[in-house]
Amino acid sequence: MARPNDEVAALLQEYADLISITGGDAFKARVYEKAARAIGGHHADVSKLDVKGLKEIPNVGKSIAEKVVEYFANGSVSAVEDLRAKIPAGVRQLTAIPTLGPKKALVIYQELGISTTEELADAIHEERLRDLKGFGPKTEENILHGIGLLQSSGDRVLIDVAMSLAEDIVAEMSQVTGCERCAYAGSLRRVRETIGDIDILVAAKKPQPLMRAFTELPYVSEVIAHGEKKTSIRTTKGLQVDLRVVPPDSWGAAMQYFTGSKAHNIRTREMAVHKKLKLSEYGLFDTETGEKIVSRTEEDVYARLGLPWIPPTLREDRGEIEAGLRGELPEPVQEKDIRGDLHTHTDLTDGLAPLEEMVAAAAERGYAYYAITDHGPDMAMQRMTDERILAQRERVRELDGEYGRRGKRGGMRVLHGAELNIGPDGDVDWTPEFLDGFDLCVASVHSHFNQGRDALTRRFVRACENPHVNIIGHPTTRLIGKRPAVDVDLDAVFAACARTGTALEINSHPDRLDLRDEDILRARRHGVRFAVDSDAHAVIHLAYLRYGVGTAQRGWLTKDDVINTWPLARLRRFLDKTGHRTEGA
Ligand code: DGT
Ligand code: CA
Ligand code: CA
Ligand code: ZN
Repeated sequence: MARPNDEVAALLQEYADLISITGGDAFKARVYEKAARAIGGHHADVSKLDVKGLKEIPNVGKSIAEKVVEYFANGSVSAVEDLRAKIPAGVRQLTAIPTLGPKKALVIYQELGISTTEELADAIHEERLRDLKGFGPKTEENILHGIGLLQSSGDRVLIDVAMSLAEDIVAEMSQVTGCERCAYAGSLRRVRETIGDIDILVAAKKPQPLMRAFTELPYVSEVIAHGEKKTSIRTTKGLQVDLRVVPPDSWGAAMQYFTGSKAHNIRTREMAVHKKLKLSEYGLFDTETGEKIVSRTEEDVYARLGLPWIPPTLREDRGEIEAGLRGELPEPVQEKDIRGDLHTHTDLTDGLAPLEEMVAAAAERGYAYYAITDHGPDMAMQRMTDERILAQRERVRELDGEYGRRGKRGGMRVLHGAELNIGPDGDVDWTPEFLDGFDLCVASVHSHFNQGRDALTRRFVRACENPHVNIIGHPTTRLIGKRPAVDVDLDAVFAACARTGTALEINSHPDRLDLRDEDILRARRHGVRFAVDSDAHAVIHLAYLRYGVGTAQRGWLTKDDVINTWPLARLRRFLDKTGHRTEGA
């Protein structure tokens, strides 16, 4: 289920867009954008708050609070509806193109009468946009690129959206009488970065009551197919969910079959055929006699094929079958192996929560260490100064003293770091002397994405060679479905990381998942180390870590590859790139 907070955040963001499109007050649009972000990141359920409670959220004033209350009371907000009515649906469809802002979308609509992505692509190829003011070949190229991104993401959704819905459905179905087991399978179980549809599996003797309960879930907008073995629905948000009910005895075979991937299943079926067996969702059968051999657990099925159980995140036919046959499957890093988060923000820069709240939430997660890494001064809009960061450091040291002594496993150490900005030529914020004062530094690219391959590669390599840069944050800067990865010679960057003792981040934010699985596989061959971080800008974002861990597994990483699974003493040695610093506590 989408969180009420996310629903409201989307609505307020739409309102901000509508204000911009209609030529409204830019300041007002920004106010709504900020409120959207604040509510999206707020920890408490906003549908349960009144105007007074809502106003306590930073960046939420009276008029916004009233709109939120109105939304939960009526299911809509009249101010938003008024603006929606003013705007042709076509313009809103155009603004779904990632690289096309509302202003340009409106010009295209008004001047050329274009209201669909297809018409727009045609117009660009016919060079009809050239006549418009403010449109040149570069704009055309950007728009075409955006259309490509939009089409390639298709109807797939980000993993956190699918995950919260799937976990809700599994919880609901598990309550239905007769449900012996329930789990999600498919791409979600494999932790792919985007999900086409959700596949839910139930083990039960009688399917009907489960199928009925499924079609009666509150967020069902359409029943696409309703049968004995499989029922498919579409949710009010447009996502398809398939439910399959299998006999309890077939659970393992069904999980194996419906987890996929298709490529992995083709391999396992071939292996079955070689052994004169037939593999289906009901079990592994003797081809000649039709006798069932195994079906109860996935382990049984794999074992009969001569394989160890293969973790779902590896089932992509990327060598896992061969490795399994050789007995060389990696033992993938687990969420419980993570000892701390090394990239997080507070409200000193663009985070939403104060330092104390972030640290308390980190301790709650049972971390042994936790790093605060707010932005440096080079990103001017973050308004960072030496005084502000040093004041934060003092507070971090106090918290380290408090938390270091208490809690489970000997308490949590609080580290003071920063997220530096890798400038166009590879420089970062502050002087080397000033950087000496941090426990660690993440460094990331936040602008100048289109410098060209050679310049970008030199820029990254230069950042790696900086003795103060420990982790390259969200290395390719992609935003899934919104912004492509930068064009950089990744192998050169990976080699530089390995040579200089710089870790690559696996940023766990569902919009990023950066590095992605295939790049991790490549980086690993260079001998690079990794940090799986949340990049949390709010308390609730700390939990995104699970998606980063899933992505790390898809890149075949083990515990040893990931620096934030290490004990603090080993981590500190890694962070001291030149070996100059004295042993920390
Ligand atoms: P998605 O939904 O596009 O994110 O990706 P998946 O992997 O969840 O694909 P989906 O939903 O079409 O099917 C789920 C799994 O079920 C898939 O990974 C393999 C299995 N499966 C489904 N249909 C077939 C089929 O016709 N043949 C085989 N061998 N496997 C199938
Ligand atoms: Ca699926
Ligand atoms: Ca499916
Ligand atoms: Zn960050």
